[in-house]
Amino acid sequence: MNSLKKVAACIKRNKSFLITAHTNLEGDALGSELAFAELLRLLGKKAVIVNDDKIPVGYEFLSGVDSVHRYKPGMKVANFDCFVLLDCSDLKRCGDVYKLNKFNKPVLNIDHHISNTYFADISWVEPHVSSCAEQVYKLFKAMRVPLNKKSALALYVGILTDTGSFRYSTTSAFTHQAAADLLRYGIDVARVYRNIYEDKPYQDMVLLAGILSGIKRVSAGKIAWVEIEKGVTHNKTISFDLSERVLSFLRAIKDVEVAVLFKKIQGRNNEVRINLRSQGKIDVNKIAQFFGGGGHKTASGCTVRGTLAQVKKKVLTKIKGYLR
Ligand SMILES: [Mn+2]
Repeated sequence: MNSLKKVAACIKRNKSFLITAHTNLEGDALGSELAFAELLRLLGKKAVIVNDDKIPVGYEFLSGVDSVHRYKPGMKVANFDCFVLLDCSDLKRCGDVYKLNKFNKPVLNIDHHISNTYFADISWVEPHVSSCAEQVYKLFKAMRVPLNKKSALALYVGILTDTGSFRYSTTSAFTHQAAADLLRYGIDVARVYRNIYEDKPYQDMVLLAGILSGIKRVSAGKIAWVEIEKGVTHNKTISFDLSERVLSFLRAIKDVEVAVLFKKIQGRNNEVRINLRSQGKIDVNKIAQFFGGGGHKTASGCTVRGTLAQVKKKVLTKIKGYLR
């Protein structure tokens, strides 16, 4: 039996599901959760979504976000048969939500990260696929569950955001076919784009401009990097949105092979969050894995201990080694 069939069989034999996704919740994680929960409801199953993070700014328009719970230590959840992790390459990527699986119920994992550790009882991992949402779309088709507006919109948002609006190399003919199919359910693409990528507070845009003014380049312009000091990003959700924007700007600079963002994490001294983006030649998943993180070949992240100056030196030296 292939992995997709195993996932379908697992859904059929269980009645109630606890669903989660990775921390730094974004479009693919949230969209996949909402669509997966809808698939379960359409099959007459029970589904509860719990995340370590709150709903990111700009995604409030998705239907079903009001019923998404945020994890609190000691919180009680209704009993469930199966614990589902979406868009997570390992168990701890869901933050502390895994602690809710006290009774060690079977773990189901649907993911598209090349760094996946196959930690789950049932793993369906497709590293070449654009998004977890594209996998959930395939699941709808494989299980012959008809899509509706709610699930189509959630899947469209997952695919749109994880492909960087259909421009990353994981965007396939199938990705476009799936998107075309999803648009048949009455999705207002202009409104979706405006909700997610525009409509941003003026102050956030000024903050972004300030960060971008600090761009540095090394290795004959093949590496572009920028740092975000602790305190600049007072709001975690906004900071994540800013991270994506900053990285996408860095990637767009001529000659850049690798874009790096160094970010001090609020409340965590001596730790720096690193986000890496590659134009394709350099496998940044390998670089992130060297520092205990992971992700995709062209997009990955890790957290490194040390001061900003120490971490910058270590990480940039490592990247330079790959450029040779
Ligand atoms: Mn994803």
